[in-house]
Amino acid sequence: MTYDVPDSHPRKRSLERRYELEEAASKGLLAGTAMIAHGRGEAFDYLLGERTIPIANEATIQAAIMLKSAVRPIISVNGNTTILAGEELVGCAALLSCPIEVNIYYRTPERISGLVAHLEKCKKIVSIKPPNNWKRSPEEWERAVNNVIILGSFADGLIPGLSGPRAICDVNGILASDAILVPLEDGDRCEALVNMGLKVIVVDLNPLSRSSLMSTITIVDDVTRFSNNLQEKLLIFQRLKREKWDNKKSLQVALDTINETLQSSIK
Ligand code: PTJ
Repeated sequence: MTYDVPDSHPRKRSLERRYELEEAASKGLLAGTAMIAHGRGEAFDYLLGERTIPIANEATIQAAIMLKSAVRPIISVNGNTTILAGEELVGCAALLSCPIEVNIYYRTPERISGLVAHLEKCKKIVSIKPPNNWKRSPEEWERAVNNVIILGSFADGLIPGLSGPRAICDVNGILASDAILVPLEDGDRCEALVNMGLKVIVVDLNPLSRSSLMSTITIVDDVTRFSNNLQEKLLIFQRLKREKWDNKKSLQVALDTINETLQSSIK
C-alpha cells in the first residue's frame, strides 16, 4: 500500500522509508524481523539527532580509504540494506569497481533472487545519471555501473566458524575479498568475518551492538545517509587523509554525542 505523506509532515522521510520497507516485505524480500531491526535503528537515530555525527563522518572517510586501498573489496548487503540503500551502494560499487554480494541471515532462494533482481533494477536507474563530481563522461559512468556484478545467487562457499544457512557465501565474492563493507551485520557473522582476516566495515546505528564492537571500522550512522556520504567521499578520494583508527574510542565518542544530544534537548 502507498500513502501520500504531506510535505509539511515533520517525519515525512522517516514514514516514507517505513512504507518502502512495508512494500518490500509484502513482496517477500525482507526477513520477518526486519521491521524490529529497523525500529531499533530508528530509536538510536533519534538519540543521535537524525544526522551524520562528526565521528561517523570521520569513520566514513577512513572506510573510503580502506575500501579504495583494498585489493578485492566487496559490499555485502542484506534485505534491509538493499531496500534502504540499494541505489546508493550500487554507485559506491561502481566507484570501487567491486561486486555486491546479497548475503542474508534468513536465507531462502526466493529472497536471494528477489534481492538480486532489485539490485539489477537499481543498476539501471543509477547508470542513467553520473553523480555530481564525476569527472569523466556519462558513458564511462554507465559502463562502470553496468560492470558491477551482483553475486549471491550461486553461492557455493561457507564462512568458516558459522553453522547453518547464514554461513553460505560466494567463493568469488566474500571468500575472495580482503575488505568488506557489511552494513547492519549480525554480531556472530561479523566476528567470523574478522576471524577470516578480513577488514570489516560495519554500519550500525547502535554503537553498543556486538557488530559495532567487533568490526575494524564502525560507522554509527543510518545506512542511507552513510551510503550517500561514502559515495561523495569516494569521488574526492585523492583529497582524503588516512588516520590511525581506534574503533573503540570512536564508539565512545558516538555514545558521548548521544549523551550531549540528550542534555541539550531537555533544557
Ligand atoms: O535480510 P536478513 O535476512 O539478513 O536480515 C536482516 C536483519 C536486519 C533483520 C537481521 O540482520 C537482524 O535481525 O539484525 P539485528 O540483529 O536486529 O541488527 C540490526 C542492527 O542494525 C541493529 O543494531 C540496529 O540498530 C541497526 N540498524 C537498523 N536499521 C538501521 C540500522 N543501522 C543503520 N541504519 C539503519 N537504517
